[in-house]
Amino acid sequence: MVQDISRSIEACAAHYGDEAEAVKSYLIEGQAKALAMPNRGPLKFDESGNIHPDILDAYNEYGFYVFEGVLSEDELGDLKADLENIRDNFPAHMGADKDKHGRPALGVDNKAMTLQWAKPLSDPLGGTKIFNGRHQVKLYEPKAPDDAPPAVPVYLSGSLQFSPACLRTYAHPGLLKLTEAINGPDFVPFTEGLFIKDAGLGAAVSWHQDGDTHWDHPDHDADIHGFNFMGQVYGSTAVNGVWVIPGSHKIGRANIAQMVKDAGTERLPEAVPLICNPGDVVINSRQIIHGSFANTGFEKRVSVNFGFHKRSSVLNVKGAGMHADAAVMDADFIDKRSRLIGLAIDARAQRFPDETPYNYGPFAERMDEFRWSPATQESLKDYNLMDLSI
Ligand SMILES: O=C(O)CCC(=O)C(=O)O
Ligand SMILES: [Fe+2]
Repeated sequence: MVQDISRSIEACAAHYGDEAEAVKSYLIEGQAKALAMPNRGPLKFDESGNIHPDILDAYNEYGFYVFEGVLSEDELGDLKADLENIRDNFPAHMGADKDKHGRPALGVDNKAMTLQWAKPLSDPLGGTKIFNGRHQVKLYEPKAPDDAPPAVPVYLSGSLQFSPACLRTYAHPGLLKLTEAINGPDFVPFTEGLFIKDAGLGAAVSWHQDGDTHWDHPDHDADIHGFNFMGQVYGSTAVNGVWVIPGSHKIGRANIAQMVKDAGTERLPEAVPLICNPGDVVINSRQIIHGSFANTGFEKRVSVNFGFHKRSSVLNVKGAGMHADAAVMDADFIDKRSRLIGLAIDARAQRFPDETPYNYGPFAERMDEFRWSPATQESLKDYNLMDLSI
């Protein structure tokens, strides 16, 4: 069962003037195509407790997979509560140092990047040089409502420092088992954040591929730039969700500007939306062509993003400088940043004592070092200065 978003499809199409009918068909046909694909269903394991090979095959073929019902009601409840607290503590408006209650706002005295804002329904990255120019085209910017605020939140970096619930989801044993199957048992972190798309206001993220440093690497393959998990707290739809081009994680660096030109439209015909209910988690290759349109619909989306890399992709590599300042990521650097994995496993074990925790190989003999408490949570401030950006 998927959410009925017919009202949002109408509302979205109405923004596009002469192209309204084309937009409507794109949304409806995209949704149908996505739901007919074989790369969705629950996390499945084989008799030995390993990720079912069908899942790995489908992920390898399409570059994404929708895992249904991964987050339990309790876990979702915790996430929602944290997201509400975080939201309540956002700066009262872009640039404010207090929240709407007059308290110091979230992130105001952080050194690392925290909350990013954009004009409602805009495409802030498309066609700019930001992120090494990876968002090649500017998407259509629908007109925002007259009573819209001048700027809306779009992305919160370093989310694990602000949310114990996000930290615990980071250590979901099934998702880490999958991570191990794809990136090897010595996998390493990437970055974590929240993509926020308020109903009727959320900004677009133009078509792009995430990977930056390894396109011409001699050992280039489908997994070399890692992947993101996207946990869906409120669900994800054709109107508010990310769209992807199945299989495009294997074509190398794409000329997206040319693709849009050839298609004669920004609505790339091969793309499909990630359709999710609350509690579903998507795995998305960082090489797949993906993006999201401005959220002109009635449903909000918040994606709890967290990614992982193969150790060999980052060890002694100079970072891309996109998520943190470019540093050479040696073994010591990686070890420090991986502390988040150890703390997340312990935080999760404290909250869900009946679950078998994930056993992270690199820390198998060192788990005593990683004890979560409200005090260790405080110590995570600015941890994302060491994001492993490639
Ligand atoms: O959530 C979105 O709208 C964009 C997500 C994205 O680009 C990513 O996770 O890399
Ligand atoms: Fe992306």
